[in-house]
Amino acid sequence: MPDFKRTLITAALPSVNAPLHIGHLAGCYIPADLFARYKRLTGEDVLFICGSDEHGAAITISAEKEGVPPRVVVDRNHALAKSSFEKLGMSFDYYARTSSDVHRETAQAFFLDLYNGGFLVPHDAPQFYDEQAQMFLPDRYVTGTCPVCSNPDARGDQCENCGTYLNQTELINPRSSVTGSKPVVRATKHWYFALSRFQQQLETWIESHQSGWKDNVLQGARSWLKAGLHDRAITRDMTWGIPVPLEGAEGKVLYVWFDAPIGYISATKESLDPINNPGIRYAAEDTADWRTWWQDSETRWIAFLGKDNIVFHTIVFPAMLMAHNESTSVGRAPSPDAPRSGYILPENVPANEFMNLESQKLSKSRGWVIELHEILERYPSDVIRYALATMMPEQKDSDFQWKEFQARINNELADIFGNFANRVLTFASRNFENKIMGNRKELDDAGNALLAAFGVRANEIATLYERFRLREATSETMDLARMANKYFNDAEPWKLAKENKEEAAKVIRTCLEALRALAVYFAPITPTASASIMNTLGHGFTEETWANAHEPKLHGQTELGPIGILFSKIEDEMVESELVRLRTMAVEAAARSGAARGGAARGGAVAAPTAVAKASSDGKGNPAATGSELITIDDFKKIKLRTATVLEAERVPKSKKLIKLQISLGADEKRQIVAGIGEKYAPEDLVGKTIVVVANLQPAKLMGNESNGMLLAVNDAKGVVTIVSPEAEAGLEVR
Ligand code: B3M
Ligand code: ZN
Repeated sequence: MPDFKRTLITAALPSVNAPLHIGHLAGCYIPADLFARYKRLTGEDVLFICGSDEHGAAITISAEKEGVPPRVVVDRNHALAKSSFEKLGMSFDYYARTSSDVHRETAQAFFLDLYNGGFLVPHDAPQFYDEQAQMFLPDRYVTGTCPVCSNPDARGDQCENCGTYLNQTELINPRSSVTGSKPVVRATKHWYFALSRFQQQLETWIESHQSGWKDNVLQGARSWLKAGLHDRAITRDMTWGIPVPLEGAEGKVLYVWFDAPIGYISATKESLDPINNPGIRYAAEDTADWRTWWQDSETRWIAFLGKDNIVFHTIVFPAMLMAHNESTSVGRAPSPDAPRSGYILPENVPANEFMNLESQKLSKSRGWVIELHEILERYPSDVIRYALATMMPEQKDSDFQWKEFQARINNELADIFGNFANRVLTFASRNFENKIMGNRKELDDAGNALLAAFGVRANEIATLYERFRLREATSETMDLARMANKYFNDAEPWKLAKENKEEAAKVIRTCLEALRALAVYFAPITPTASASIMNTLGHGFTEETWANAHEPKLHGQTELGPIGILFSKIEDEMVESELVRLRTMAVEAAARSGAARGGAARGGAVAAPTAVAKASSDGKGNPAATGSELITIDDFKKIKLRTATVLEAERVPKSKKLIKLQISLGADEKRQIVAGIGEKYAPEDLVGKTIVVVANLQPAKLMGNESNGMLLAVNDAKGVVTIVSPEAEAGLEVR
């Protein structure tokens, strides 16, 4: 293993065609930040880079859907991503964007170096052309039947169903997503990267890393190598993107997956420019030069990303870097960025798998998603970080459950870590004039044993970080807090204080030193709480490293600052309202896509947010039919809508939203339903009203109350609910 002096950490540049969601966090960004913060605590020089990926068809398709220029979409979503990451506590040294001039210049220079090196070869290639729109169709503008699994909605670049990467002309029954017409095949000139020439070098490089890389990453890379590498078109017929810097290439731009990874390099340049990034600091003078990070073998590069980006980071971009090294190290007129010792390749690519949501695949189009900027409005960043760190899909896909989110926060963060801080500081405040007492060199034996054990366990946790087993690192860190609580309980300082104040002082001094150490160990996970603890202790991080955190450092007689509640617990009602919100969004998304297709859900009338998910096609809580499926009239007829009269109404205890209704469906048929309309309606307003219910819905339980049906209501843009209340008697069929 070469002796590294510094660590470059990159996190995949999020495509800003839409807001970030928790899947991105658990797949890529939380692990990257845990590792970066840990690595800084080891004293190593770290540069942590990310930025918005602003090119590609995903952006232009979003812009066309909104009827705005791509620039509007990227400006809005870049700002949202940047601010959301900041609120989440992502500790990037710089967050760039690929529409910057520095990136354009860097990407075009890189392209020309490869072109001059003979690694970019022009070919006329067959491509779908939409005669109505008079444009060549980029891959994401074509859908059709997958030749491998017959998925009718495969995209031109990849089939989401079976994962096969496709050449668009392989699609069966292709359709243009611009006009819906059947495209014709025409020849168009593109520049192909000679990827196939790197088959051998990549095989050697990948196999040289098999010991340290995760199996899922090795499998992804090996599957491509086994299939045999083919040269790839790295230009596109589009206007949004980085223009191809060659004569005769008007109207063509660099393929987004060619320019985006070069974004790591341009972002590094921008991050080290003190004018561009005034806050930048670097340990050694030479690290002010971007080449120290990218072209020096003493730099270790760790690339964090999600599963679907593995191939681009283990095959395509490394080959591009190899080609650049060859192009500029054999005497050709090198570009100003000519490498000194050649571009380095990733030392590790610890990609995570996918995270599902309440046992369903995350889907923006189906409204089955939790967006980062929204969850940040409801929960502190530390709480989101910790919960996701315990649920990350490190070895296999994982599942985000709101109930587990609540359990992790209440039973671990609050009851173990938060509780230890609170009881120790409260005890010090009540029994030792709120001061740090005693001499750190005179702790009791058990106290010294506790801190020594911290040192041993911290070493083990360091190994887990270095192996990117960050879920385990997180749970092992929480174990340290359990050990501290046990020490406090066993020492019984509340008894000791009555018998031997001096011994009690030693115990509390140990606890305060343990609290300080926990603030260091938890800093990668809950940076806000850790900083707050250090502030209360009148201490900071300057003397602290991962390796010495267990050593006592506090100064006696320091006045302790206020601590407050480090982590507030999450109530059942909050979890319930999250589930209701999710199901409501899913029904609204289905209604929107149904309305967009002129489908049954006209006028945006959606079920009131109660057991709305039960209205779905399979009644098992899966969201309603996805936007891509039309329903038949027979499907719709399965839903029995009936008028009913409200006989009684009362609020569900501990819930602002839920109201329990006793209703009559006529002919003496009575039943109970629960409706989430309590923020708009008082129970007494509802008695006697005629409502419309879905009468053949599977029963649901909401906060322990049986709900036998679902009330229909309209959700306006502000989320205000208005019940559907026709002038009619109870028991009539609604069709
Ligand atoms: N933008 C991730 C994606 O949106 C892609 C990562 C680029 S990292 C160079 O699929
Ligand atoms: Zn397929």
